[in-house]
Amino acid sequence: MDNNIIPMNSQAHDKVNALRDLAHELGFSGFGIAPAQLDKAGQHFQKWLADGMAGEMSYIARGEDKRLDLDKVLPGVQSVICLSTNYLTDDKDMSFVEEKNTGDVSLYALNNDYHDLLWARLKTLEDALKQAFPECTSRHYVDTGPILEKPLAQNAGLGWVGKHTNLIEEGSGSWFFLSEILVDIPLPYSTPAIDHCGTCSSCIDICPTQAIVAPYVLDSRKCISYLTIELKGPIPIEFRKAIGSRIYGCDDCQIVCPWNSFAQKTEEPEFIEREGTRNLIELMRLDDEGFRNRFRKSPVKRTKRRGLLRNVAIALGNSGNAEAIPVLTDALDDAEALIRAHAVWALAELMGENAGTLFDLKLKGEQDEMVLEEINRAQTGKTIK
Ligand code: B12
Repeated sequence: MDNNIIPMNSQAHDKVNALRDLAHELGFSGFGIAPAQLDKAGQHFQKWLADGMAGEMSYIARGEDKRLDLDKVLPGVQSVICLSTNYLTDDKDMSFVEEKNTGDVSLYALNNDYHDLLWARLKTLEDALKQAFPECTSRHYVDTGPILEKPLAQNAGLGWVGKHTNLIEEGSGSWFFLSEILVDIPLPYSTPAIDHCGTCSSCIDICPTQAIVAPYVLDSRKCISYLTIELKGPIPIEFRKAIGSRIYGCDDCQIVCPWNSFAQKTEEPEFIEREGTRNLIELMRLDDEGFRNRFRKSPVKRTKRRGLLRNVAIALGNSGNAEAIPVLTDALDDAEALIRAHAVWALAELMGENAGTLFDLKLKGEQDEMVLEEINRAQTGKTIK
């Protein structure tokens, strides 16, 4: 995944080559350098934000200034060292859709959280950078910084922003994470990558919720990744069926991308799926301690127990499996209103009209507005408000 570095003076070039070798030794799959500018991507980002497509991810709007101007992140920044890290540990195709009793979890979240691993590796690379260029100031980021990582990585030659809005590399697909080091000195820049999506629309066509509203434009509010990970409250009714068995993120747009047929697997043990159940009925039984044990150090802990069980309830409602009725009935007593509300929906899906008697029995004293609304909708097909 390396690209041609545009020559500067030969000493700087040698130092950068040594850094690239070290990056590979550390486990990074791609290395490139971009100037610290965004060009058109900044305008696209502003429009996307103004159109409300960030949904409830308020941290994106809060960091708008910094995202548009890297100088506000690191004063005097001139170069961005962009890195990619392969996380593909297993082949994935669309057959998971048929496995209705198993929760689908995005490939990137099957084991340990990548932030911790990449943060440590970046720190090592940054230390080497400072030894090679003692005069420089730098900062490193993985994902959570106020940085538009994808357009910078495209300018660093690591791949192009595809129609599904993920970065794709010609020889290795899109199953990789991005991270970067901002530096306040000029470094030899890489050749930017060129878009090779062509006339293909596989990602747009497969998206279960039509979240790719135009080529290169993703409306987060419709994206299953956003709905199952970032959204904290109830999942809007219109998306619940389409979510199917996806309980944490969604990989569909990447699974069908033809460029991913070139993807190579990594043997990084931190990413290989850990032992532990993905059986929906068993997941629905997790209490706080069970959740903590199952998802310690995993990206999945981001949703907390209530968010995951909200998603699991939806998947059970979609499973058609009557064996899930007892565990969902128990969930009507859960302390979390979010879980009770989604259990109501799931029971109504599995039991139809018969669920009404169950709700009368179990939720007689229910006070929570969200749960009451679900019961009302289940019984009348309408919302209260
Ligand atoms: C917010 C966020 C999300 C949101 C929004 C996604 C999105 N498309 O931005 C949600 C929760 C939906 C999400 C989902 C996922 N994410 Co995410 N996410 C981020 C985060 C934190 C910020 C991204 C951002 O700034 N978006 C803002 C919008 C404006 O960017 P954009 O949609 O890419 O828009 C660009 C282009 O589409 C283009 N554009 C926009 N409009 C137009 C119009 C025209 C005409 C044209 C030509 C171009 C164009 O320009 C825009 C600016 O570059 C980044 C980390 C980071 N700091 O960058 C990770 C990141 C993008 N996510 C990542 C991953 C892995 C995912 C998932 C695959 C996880 C999963 N399996 O569920 C999904 C993929 C869904 C998808 N199809 O994008 C990786 C992607 C790696 C890669 N190979 O690209 C990143 C880089 C994290 C990381 N450090 O590795 N994510």
